[in-house]
Amino acid sequence: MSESLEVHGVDLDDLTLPEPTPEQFRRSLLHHLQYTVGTDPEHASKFDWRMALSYTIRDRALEPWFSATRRTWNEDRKRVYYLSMEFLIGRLLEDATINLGLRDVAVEVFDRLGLDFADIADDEPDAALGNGGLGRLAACYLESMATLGCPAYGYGIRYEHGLFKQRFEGGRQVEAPEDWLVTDNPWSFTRPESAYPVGFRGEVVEQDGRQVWTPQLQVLAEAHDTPVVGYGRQWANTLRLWAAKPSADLFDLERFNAGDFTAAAEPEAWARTLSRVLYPNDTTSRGKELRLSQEYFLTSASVQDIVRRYLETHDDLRRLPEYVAIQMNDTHPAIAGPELIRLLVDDHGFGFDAAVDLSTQVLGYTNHTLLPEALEHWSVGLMRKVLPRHLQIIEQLDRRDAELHGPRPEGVGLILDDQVKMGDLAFVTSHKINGVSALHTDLVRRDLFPALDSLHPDRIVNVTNGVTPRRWIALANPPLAQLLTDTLGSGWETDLERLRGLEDHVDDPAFREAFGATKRQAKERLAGWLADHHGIEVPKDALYDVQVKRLHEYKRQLMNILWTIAHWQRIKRDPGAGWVPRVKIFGGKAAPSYDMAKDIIRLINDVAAVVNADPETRDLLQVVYPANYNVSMAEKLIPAADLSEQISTAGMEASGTGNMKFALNGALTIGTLDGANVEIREHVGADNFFLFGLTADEVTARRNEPDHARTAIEKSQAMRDVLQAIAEGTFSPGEPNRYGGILDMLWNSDWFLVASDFDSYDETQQAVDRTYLDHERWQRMAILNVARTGYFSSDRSVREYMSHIWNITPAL
Ligand code: B1N
Repeated sequence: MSESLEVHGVDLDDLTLPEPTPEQFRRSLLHHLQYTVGTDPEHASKFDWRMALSYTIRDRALEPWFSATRRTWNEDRKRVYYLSMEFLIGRLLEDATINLGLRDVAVEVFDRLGLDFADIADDEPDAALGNGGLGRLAACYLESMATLGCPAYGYGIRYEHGLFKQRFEGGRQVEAPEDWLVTDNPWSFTRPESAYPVGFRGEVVEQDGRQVWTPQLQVLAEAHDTPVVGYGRQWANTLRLWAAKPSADLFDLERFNAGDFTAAAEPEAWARTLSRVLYPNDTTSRGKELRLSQEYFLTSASVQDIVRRYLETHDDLRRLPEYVAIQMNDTHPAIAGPELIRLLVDDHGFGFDAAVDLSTQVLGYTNHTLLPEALEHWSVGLMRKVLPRHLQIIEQLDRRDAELHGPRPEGVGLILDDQVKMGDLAFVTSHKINGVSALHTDLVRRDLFPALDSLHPDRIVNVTNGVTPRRWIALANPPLAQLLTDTLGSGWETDLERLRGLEDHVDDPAFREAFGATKRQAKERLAGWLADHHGIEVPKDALYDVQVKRLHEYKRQLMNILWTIAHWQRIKRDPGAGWVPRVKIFGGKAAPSYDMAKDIIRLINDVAAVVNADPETRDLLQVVYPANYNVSMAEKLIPAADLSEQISTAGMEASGTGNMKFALNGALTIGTLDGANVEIREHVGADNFFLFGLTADEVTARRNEPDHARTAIEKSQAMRDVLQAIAEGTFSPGEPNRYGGILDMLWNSDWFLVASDFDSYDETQQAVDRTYLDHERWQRMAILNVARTGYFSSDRSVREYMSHIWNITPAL
C-alpha cells in the first residue's frame, strides 16, 4: 500500500529509505559510529562496530515495521497474539541483515574497511529468553509470521536474566547468572506510554450483585518492543516484552516515615522480581507462587493491551473474534481465559455465559508435553491467595461445565484434589487445542484429554512443528544456502518444498561432490571454533555424531554415553578392525535442581577425559562437550553434523525441532519412533533413516513387566561390560561409587528404558558405521534428507495455524 499519509505536516512516505548502495551503507555505518555510538573508526572496538552496524540495519527494519503496522491498522485486519513465557530468539543482527537482503552489501562494506562482518556479528550476545524447544519454536513462528505477512504480536516477559550460563568445573555443571541487558540492546524500543497495572492478592466483595476485586498489590507492566523482520523486506511484526515496574503506590510511605526503610521498600522489590529471571526448568512445573505471578503478569498485561487496541477502532466487543486470535503457548498463559472473562464481565458488563463463549472463540491452546511433571496445576489455596477473582471464575466455569454436560465421570473437571488443572482450563476456554506432531496429537487425544475430546470431538487438531529456513539454513549454513541457490535458483527460502528439486541431482557426481564440500566446510568451521573457543582439537574428517538439547532422562543422553563407552571398549579390543573415526559431540544444560541430569553431565565429561587421553583410540574416538549450549552454538554445530541423535523413549518427546534442523542440513538421523521423528522418517523414506527401539505402545507394555531393566541388562554383554567399567571407577579413578546413583537406577527402575533399547541402538549404530564407509551411499542419503524435509518449514506450520485455528488471511 503506498497511500500517502500526512501527520504533523509530514508525508510519512518521504521518510522511507531507499535500498542502499554499498556507498550509502558505508556512510550510514560511519555516521552511526560517530553520532550514535560516539566514536570514530580509529578507536572503534568490535563492540562499537557491532552497535554501529546494528543501528544501520535497524534503520532499514523500521520501514517494513511502520508500513506493516499502518497497513494492518488502515485495513482493520485481524491480528494474532502469541502469548509465551519464552522466546528463545538468540541473536538478531545477522538474522535481520539476511531478511532485509543486506548481507552481501554488509560483507562488502566491512571487507573494504578491512573488517570481517562475521566476526562483528559474532560479538552479539544471545537473547536467551527461553529454555529449549518451546521457546525456540515461538521465535521461529514469529519469524515465519513476519515473512508471510500475518499481522501478529509476540507477547512475553523481558527477563533481566535469561537462561543461566553453564560452565564445567571438574566435569560438573556450574551455573552463573546471564546478563544480556548489561550492554545496550539496540533492538529494543521502550514504550513508557504503554504501561498497564497488574493486580495481585487482595479481596473480592459483592456489590450490587457484582463481584469487585480490590488487589492488595499492583505492579506496572512496561512495554519494550522489538521489530521482527520478515524475509524479503515486506513485513515486520512486533515482539512486545513486558518489564515489571513498581507502581507509585507500592512504596509504603507510612512505614518509610516511621523509619522502617527496608520494610517500606519490600513491595517495590517484590514487583521487580516478576521480570527478574526466567525459570530454568524445561518440561517441568514446580507450582511456586513467583511462577504463577509471572504467568499472570504476562497474561494480564497482554490481554489488557489486546482489548485496548481493539477498542481504539471498534466499540462492540462481541465482534472480538473477527479481529483477534490469541494463541497460548502451552498452559503457561492459560490464565488468559479467566482474565478475558473477568474483563468482559467485571469491566464491560457482559453476562458470564456470553463472556465465556466470546473468550473461547478467541483463544487457542498448544500443548507441548505429556510428561506428568510438566502439566501445570496450582493449589486452590495459592490461587485464592494470589488471584482470588480468577479462582471464582474458574469455579464458576467448572460448575457451568458440569451443568451443561450432565454427570461427569470420576476425575473430570477443572479442579481435582484441591488443584486447578491448567490443561483442562486451557481446553475448556479454547476453540482449538493442538498437539505439535502427529503422534503427539494422537496421544493428547487418547491419554491426556479423552473425556474432553469426546465432549468436543472437533477441538483437538494437529499442527506439526516447523523451523525457519532463514535462520537454520541461510544464516547457519551459507555454503549450503549458496549451493541450493546455484542448483534450484532463489526462492527456496520462502518455498522450502522446492528442495525436492535436489532429487534430480542426486545421481550427478559433480553435485554430490559440491554437496560434500559444504559439509566439509561446516566441519572445518566447527573444528576451528572448537579449537579457538574451547581449546578442543578434533579431526576434520571423522563422522560427526551430535546430540544437542536439554539434558533430560527421557532424551537419553545416558544411552548415548553408555554406547560411547561400549564403542571405546570394542576399539580397544581390536584396534585394527577398520573403525570409522567418530567425534561424539554433546551439548545442553540441565535444570539446576535436576540431580540425575547433572550426574549424567558429569559422566559424559568424565568419559571424555578418559577416552580422549587414550593413545590407543585417540584417532578413532573423541568425545567433546562444549559448555553453554545455546542458539548461536546450535548454528555452528548443526551444519557440521553427519549424524543426528534423536533417541528419546518413544511417546515422550512431543515433537522435537532440532531433529528437523539437522535433517535440513544433511545429517542422517538415528532415532526412535517418537515425536516428529515419525514424520521425518515418512518424508525422507525408511531407507534414509536409522530407526531403532521400542514403539510408544511397546514402551507402555514393557514398563509393566517386572524387572524389565535387570532382564535387559542380563541379556546384553555390551551393556554389562559398560556398567562394570563404570562400577570399577574407570571414569572416576579413586571414586568407584561416583555413579552409584545412575547404576542403581539402571538396574532397578529404568523408567526411560535405556537398558531395553540398548542393544537395538547398538546394532543400529553399527549399521551407521557400515553405511558411512560407503561414501556414495551416505552422500545420497544425506542429499535425500535435505530434498525431502521442506515440509518442516515453520512457514508451513504457521499457514496451518492461520487456516485451521486463527482464521486469518495473510496480508502479502
Ligand atoms: O516443546 C517443543 C517440542 O519440540 C519438544 O518435544 C517439547 O519437549 C518442548 C515447561 C516446557 N514441552 N514442554 C516444554 C518448557 C518450559 C516449561 O517451563 C514445559 N517444552 C516442550 C516445541 O513444541
